[in-house]
Amino acid sequence: MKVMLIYPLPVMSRKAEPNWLPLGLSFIASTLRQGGHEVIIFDRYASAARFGPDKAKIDGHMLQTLLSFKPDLVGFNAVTPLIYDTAACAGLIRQEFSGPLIAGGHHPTAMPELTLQKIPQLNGVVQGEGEIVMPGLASGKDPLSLPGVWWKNGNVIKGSAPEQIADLDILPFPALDLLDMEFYTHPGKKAIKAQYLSSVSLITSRGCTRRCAFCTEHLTYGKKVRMHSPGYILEWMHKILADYRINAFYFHDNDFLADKERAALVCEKIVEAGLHRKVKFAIQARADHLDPKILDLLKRAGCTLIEIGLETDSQDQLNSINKGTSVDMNRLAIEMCREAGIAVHAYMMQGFEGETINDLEQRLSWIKAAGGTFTVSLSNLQIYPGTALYREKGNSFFEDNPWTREEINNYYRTDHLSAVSSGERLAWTKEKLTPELRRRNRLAILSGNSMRTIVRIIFDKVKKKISA
Ligand code: B12
Ligand code: SF4
Repeated sequence: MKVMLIYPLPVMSRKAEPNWLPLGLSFIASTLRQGGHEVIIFDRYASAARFGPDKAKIDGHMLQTLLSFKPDLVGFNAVTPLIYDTAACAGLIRQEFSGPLIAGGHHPTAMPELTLQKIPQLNGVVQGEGEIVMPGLASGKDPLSLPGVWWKNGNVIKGSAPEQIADLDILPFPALDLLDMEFYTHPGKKAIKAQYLSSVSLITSRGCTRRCAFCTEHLTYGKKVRMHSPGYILEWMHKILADYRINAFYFHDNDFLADKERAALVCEKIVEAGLHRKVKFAIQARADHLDPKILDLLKRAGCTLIEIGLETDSQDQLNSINKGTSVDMNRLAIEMCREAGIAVHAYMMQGFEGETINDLEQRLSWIKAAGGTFTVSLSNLQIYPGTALYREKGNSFFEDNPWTREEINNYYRTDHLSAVSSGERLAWTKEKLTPELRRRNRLAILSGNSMRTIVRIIFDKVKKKISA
């Protein structure tokens, strides 16, 4: 069978910049190919690098691709904040295509029946990991015989609970050749923050034992952590290095250090293979899993950046989202990384319940006091279906409202919990927060790049300003 997979487009005001890869669809594509199917991935984000943020051009190109490839099955990757894009694409594609349309990913996993009701063009949705069921669907098996598949027959929707892949090492490496790798491997500031490296991202574990109130991880990948073995990871890294000219890897596991023994083995194998002389790498980890020994190993293996979900400087706020970490732990994590000579990028949040401008000021002082190479991105605490936060504070938004771009963007731009209005926050951010984050970013660029790269970055910026 011929399968077309579609990756959604976020709201963008500029050309797309290289970022982490859509690995979920690439893994599905490689398992489908293993089953003898022909697959393409239509990446709406990467298309925005080619066409700029012109949605009409990207839609047109998607339809042309559909008409020339003539798929038998079309599958969408669907995340909650972009579900309006999935809905719009399903509407467009249905005008030209009468075969089965399905969606998978975090959003349909959280609300399978509602997704089928709200996006009437869809025939089915898949909960959990797509690699298990897609080869079955593409071979024409009865959808309802496959775990995690929900199917619509007239007004009747039926489905079953998903299963998880017990041994991740059975998966063929993701089909990166179906992506625009020239775009994704272009050196940029996003993939490995402030370090202008040409990189490829990998994910080497799935699932989480924690239950942070805002997170859907356990729904899609389960309540235990499953991991690829060090052998699989090294083989994968070698394959990527043979296929692409890059100088870095990014491991976007929720917590690369969830099993420190495995992490240590991966580092040892990287050094044994001499890869630490050719490439750098970055990881994501929890603050409570860092210690000097593992940091030393990571550093020796070439790790230059650790991204940590510090979330906030307030213990009450950490407790309110059930993070299971403490402010002291966070401080210690930053200190340990500084001593080890590894940069830190902190993911932090705003928009906590009852938050005031004073809280924002305190968070900013906390960020200012943090030493070392410490960059920060601050995002709003978002309320996703399937989470404890949605059950308590979501006000049944997705059940009660249309899934349009306006409604959904408005929902995710509104402060639902804090005492600061969106307008006040915006003004405060512009005046106080942004200058500090920019200053930190500049320092990180200066300390994390060679003089030649710095000159190139400045040259590119000037060129952009002149052409704007
Ligand atoms: C890497 C990453 C990114 C990268 C790459 C995006 C991507 N979709 O791969 C970048 C930086 C671009 C990114 C951006 C965003 N991300 Co992001 N990202 C992640 C991260 C850390 C890993 C994703 C991953 O590779 N997972 C591993 C692969 C194997 O799983 P997967 O992609 O989910 O796919 C599997 C299943 O979901 C399913 N599946 C997925 N698609 C389909 C399609 C079909 C047809 C089928 C059958 C099955 C299926 O099968 C796949 C294989 O098992 C996750 C957290 C996490 N651990 O998942 C957040 C996460 C997916 N991101 C999230 C969000 C919100 C975003 C943004 C909307 C942020 C924003 N506000 O702009 C954008 C959306 C961009 C986009 N076009 O999707 C949320 C989604 C929450 C939700 N409930 O929807 C997550 C879960 C983080 C979180 N906890 O909040 N992200
Ligand atoms: S935020 Fe991270 S630690 Fe918390 S539940 Fe999600 S994946 Fe696990």
